[in-house]
Amino acid sequence: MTKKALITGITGQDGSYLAEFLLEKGYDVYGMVRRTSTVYYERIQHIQDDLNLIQGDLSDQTSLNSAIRAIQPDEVYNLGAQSFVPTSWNQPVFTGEITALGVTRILDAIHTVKPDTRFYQASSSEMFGKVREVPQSEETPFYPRSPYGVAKVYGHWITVNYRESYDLFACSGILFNHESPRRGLEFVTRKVSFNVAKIKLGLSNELRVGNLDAQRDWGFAGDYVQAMWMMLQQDEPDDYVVATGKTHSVQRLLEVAFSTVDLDWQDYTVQDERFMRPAEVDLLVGDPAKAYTKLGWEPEVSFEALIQMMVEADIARLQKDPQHRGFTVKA
Ligand code: NAP
Ligand code: G4F
Repeated sequence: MTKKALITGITGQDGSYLAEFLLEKGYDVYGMVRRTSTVYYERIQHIQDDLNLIQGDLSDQTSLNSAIRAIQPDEVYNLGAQSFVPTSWNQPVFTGEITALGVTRILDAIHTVKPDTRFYQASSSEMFGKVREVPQSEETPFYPRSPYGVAKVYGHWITVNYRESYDLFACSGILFNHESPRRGLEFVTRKVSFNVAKIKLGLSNELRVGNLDAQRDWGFAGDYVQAMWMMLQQDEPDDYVVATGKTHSVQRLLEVAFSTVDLDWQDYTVQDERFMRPAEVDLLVGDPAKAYTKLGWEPEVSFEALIQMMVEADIARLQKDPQHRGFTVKA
């Protein structure tokens, strides 16, 4: 029988890669989309005819119960969230509603309507925040540094709790930063790749960024969605860190991105206070040993190849359309 999967957050970066991956595996793929006055699903345009899109919202219990009842999914991937860390200081309550309580709502819909559904929760390395050890593994205690990180800790523990309370097959993937040419423009890798492309093409001459010293463990989103699926194919539900095990500073990101187009980052980069955060996560580096040994997962795309891929994709886009604004208007 053809398996059915429901993805919340299908219009986002990960949702689009996961949808492609599940379609290739032969799934019937359902995606939850929010009602908007203008319908524009740029990341899934190319596969939209193969998807079943249904309206719903993580703030609305009725819509979640109805979705589970109508679809009767074998697997649910909860990728929907307010996912941008700085926004979480401006909209902490909204972030909690969607990124934290939204997880309870979808888990409860599954528990009430179809408890044999397998569930994936998109947890985050932001939960480690002010890190208690290096590298961070499934055993590392959490110390979140933003309302987003706090909301993700709640989402993580409620997933564990529903697994232990109701015997749900619920897994939490603690994913470190993963990027792609489909990344939103507000995140630092895409902000850099997009602006490097503009500078190279003579459309701009400056890039303003915040903290250059922050270090992240950056991987490729296309690799990471495979780990999500692998978690739901195991005999037992569990939690897994998904990371490359290597970390790089924002400054190194700039060096690599500018060198891709034979430019020197120092000639174009300006540090701007506006992009500094009230509390920073200084160093993230994951230990993916459990994902490697138990799931057989390992990343394929290196940091350098990822950044090159992103810069090249942005150059191609801007050559086609110099007015291109990326996937989001907020830079
Ligand atoms: P993204 O590109 O920002 O996508 C977020 C998705 O959530 C969008 O489809 C968005 O829909 C949807 N969404 C927002 N509010 C919603 C609501 N109220 N109800 C239903 N859906 C809603 O994020 P991403 O990078 O793909 O990340 C996917 C998930 O993984 C998120 O939960 C994120 O927090 C988590 N995560 C990401 C990373 C990473 O490095 N990318 C690392 C760890 C964890 P609209 O298009 O309508 O806005
Ligand atoms: O790209 P970022 O905005 O990603 P951040 O905050 O690490 O969050 C992303 O990864 C998380 C996983 O750890 C996800 F859970 C979350 O949903 C999201 O996908 O910032 C990365 C680093 C930060 O330390 C930030 O201070 O880059 C630093 N940075 C320096 N200049 C900047 C900038 N970040 C942004 N967004 N813009 C800048 O100009």
